[in-house]
Amino acid sequence: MKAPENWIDMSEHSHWPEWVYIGVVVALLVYVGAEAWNIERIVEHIPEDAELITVTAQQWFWSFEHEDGTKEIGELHLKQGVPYKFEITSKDVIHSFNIPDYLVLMDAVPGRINTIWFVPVDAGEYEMQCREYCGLLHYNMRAKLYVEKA
Ligand SMILES: [Cu+2]
Repeated sequence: MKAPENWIDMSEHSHWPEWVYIGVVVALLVYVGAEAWNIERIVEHIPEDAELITVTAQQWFWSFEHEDGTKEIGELHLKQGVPYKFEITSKDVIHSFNIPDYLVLMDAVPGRINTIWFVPVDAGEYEMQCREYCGLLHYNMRAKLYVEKA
């Protein structure tokens, strides 16, 4: 069968602009993917010397346990400039552990330990709160963070 006469015969044309275009798009995708992967790797990497804080949520308060066994309820004392690793869980329903000023936010789920880490760089007093509606007194499920000057 013969091709209709108004068809353009592309076989004689050079395709280099298309290949340049494809090359640029592929290079951009690879670059963006690699950057995203690298940032994720940096953010997720917990420093070896991070101190462990066990965070337990329950209706309607927070309890904290330091590595040395010290326990605190409704407040937490940390040292400025020290990296901390939080292991977060819940005794009843799903809560969410949040320190707005330090951009810390992690779900507290019964039967599961979720991990997050951060370094409190500035000394002072900060609010901690529950960010997942967890029942009647959810609004009051707050705790105080004290970052002590190094
Ligand atoms: Cu809660």
